[in-house]
Amino acid sequence: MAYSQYAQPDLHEMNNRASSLVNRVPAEICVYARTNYGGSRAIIVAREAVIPKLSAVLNDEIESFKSCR
Ligand SMILES: [Ca+2]
Repeated sequence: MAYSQYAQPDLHEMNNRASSLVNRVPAEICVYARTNYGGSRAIIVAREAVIPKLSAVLNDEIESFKSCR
C-alpha cells in the first residue's frame, strides 16, 4: 500500500540547494535527484534523523522527496 502522506514532488526554489536535512516525521524518507521522484534515489533518511552536512554527492542535488514506503 502506498504511504504518501509525506511527499513533495518538486522543491521548486529549493531544487538543487539543500546542504542539510532534518526529518521530523515518523517515517523513513527517500530523497531524489530529480523532480517527481526521478533520477537517483540518493538516500533514506531515518525517522528523526538530522544530517547537518550532506555528502559532496548529495549536496545541492535533491529535487523531491517522499516516504520510502
Ligand atoms: Ca538535482
